[in-house]
Amino acid sequence: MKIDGGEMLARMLEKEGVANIFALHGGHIDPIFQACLDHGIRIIDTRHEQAAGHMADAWARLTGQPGVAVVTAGPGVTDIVTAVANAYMDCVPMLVVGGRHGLVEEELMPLQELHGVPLMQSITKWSRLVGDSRRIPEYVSMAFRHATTGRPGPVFLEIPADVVRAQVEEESVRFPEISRPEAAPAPPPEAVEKALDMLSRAERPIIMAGRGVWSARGSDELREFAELTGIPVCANGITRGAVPEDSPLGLGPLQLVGATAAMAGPPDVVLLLGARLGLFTGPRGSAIPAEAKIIQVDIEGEEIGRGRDIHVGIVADCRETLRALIRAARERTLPRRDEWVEKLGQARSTMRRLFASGLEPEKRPIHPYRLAHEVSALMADSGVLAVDGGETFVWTELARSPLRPGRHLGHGYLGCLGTGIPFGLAAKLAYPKEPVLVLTGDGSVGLNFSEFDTAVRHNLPIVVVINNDQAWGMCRHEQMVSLGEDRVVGTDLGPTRYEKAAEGFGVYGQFVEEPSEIVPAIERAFASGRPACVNVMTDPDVISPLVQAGARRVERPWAEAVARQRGATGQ
Ligand SMILES: Cc1ncc(C[n+]2csc(CCOP(=O)(O)OP(=O)(O)O)c2C)c(N)n1
Repeated sequence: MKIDGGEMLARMLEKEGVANIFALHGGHIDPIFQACLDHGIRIIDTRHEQAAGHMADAWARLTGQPGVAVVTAGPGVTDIVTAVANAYMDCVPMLVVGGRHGLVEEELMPLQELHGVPLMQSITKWSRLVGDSRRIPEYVSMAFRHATTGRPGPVFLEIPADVVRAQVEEESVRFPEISRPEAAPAPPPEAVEKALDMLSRAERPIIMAGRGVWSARGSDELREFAELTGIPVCANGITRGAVPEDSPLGLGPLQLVGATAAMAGPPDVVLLLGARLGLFTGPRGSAIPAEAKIIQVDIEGEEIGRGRDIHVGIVADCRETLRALIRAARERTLPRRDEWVEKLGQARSTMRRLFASGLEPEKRPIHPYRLAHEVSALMADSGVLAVDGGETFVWTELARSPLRPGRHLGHGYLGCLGTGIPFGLAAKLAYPKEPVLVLTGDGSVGLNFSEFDTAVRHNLPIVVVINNDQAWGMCRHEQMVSLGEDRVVGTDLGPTRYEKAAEGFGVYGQFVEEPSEIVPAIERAFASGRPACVNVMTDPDVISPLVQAGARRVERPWAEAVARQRGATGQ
């Protein structure tokens, strides 16, 4: 019997356990769509390739299985670039299959001619052109191995139109079995002892847990180790909640380490677990005091000591390392640091109280912290919350206290706006029985707004809540703080009725101006059983603490220079 490249690809996806792909059609990739239909692989067809990419990314973040996106030649490939870069920066395993003009059409100016491999090389772990249809299964197998082993990441396979359509004898094709390592890399025992010695001697230790803990499926071990040793934990994004944040050991997001420590005293030993030194720890880990000793665990050797000296470096899987630390810790009597934990708790409550005025019951216009607070309380122990936007993200980081890991999706190192709706849709697919809420800025929601249509067509009832401050809030506020109110330019948006626009797609719409209406409107949205858009008008002039502090610090020299120049020319 003869089979084509689409059939080969679908068979391999089935073998790898892929139940759904995220895609936008084009003639170049139709054989793949046809074969998916035959094999019962669900195609979630989106309205923009970027959304397909973000959905594949979020599927992988939540389930641990690589997400698969299929896009057509040329603009299909260029449209997905942002989503691939986002996954690359956050080390998310995902396979992107890109269509391509036929090999025989090379340099003849055919429709949608573009070379995807060089385009994707700098934002993928591995990018290849498949030049022979018989080898499609082998390339798919390689792609999954590259995406999932070592430091995970996105991979790209480019399949030309004539390669995917070629008919070959089934017997001439090799379909590889799935080969994976038996176990993830474990840490050397002497390094574990050294780390534990350091933690035992510490008076004010802290664990900073990154996404590496969640992606190694090490959340339970993190909680066990924290409880066993009494060491408090700050965590990043999806790992938050591994140590429930209503317990004294669950401190909140990584970004708050600096502020918390300023109030409670500086940590003297920091265990960095699968958390890179960068955006979320401050550049060069600036949230960690210079005198603190650092133990760093990462699956990727080159991460150890990025921009900063490290005292114990361990290249290993986070879960394996935590298991080894737990075994070793059980052999010792470890000191308790109740006073340190108590001080950290007090610092955290003090920080929360800083924004309490935003929660006054009838304060109008609605304070964005109030919105973030209400949403966070609703989603504390059930469902998935995906957050998108600038200031919206900051307020939610402050307000949220997740009680479970793997249910909190925010932006990562790319700082990529527009992920909210696609991430929410993927979350609903991954956890169909759980409520999914997207909290997004009004600027960000516009980037993938037409995915409300995908939500309706695929019956994915997510609730999208818009923090409508009528601006690209973070940018507008940065201009106001660093340059002055008369220098606001290109950052205003209108009082748009997004819920009405969404209704056009068949979405359930709600409009909210009263603070007391936030929760009832969201509850009605969930009760509708349909995809929903809750448009909440918030105060455009409330500036988040991050912008208050950050804009001044980062942009002050430039802002001062601009002010001087304006003064000199009398403008
Ligand atoms: C795709 C993308 N474009 C632009 C930016 C730059 N940027 C950072 S924050 C921000 C404003 C976001 O506005 P909005 O979504 O309304 O959220 P808010 O800050 O008001 O909460 C922009 C434009 C970005 N990070 N990502």
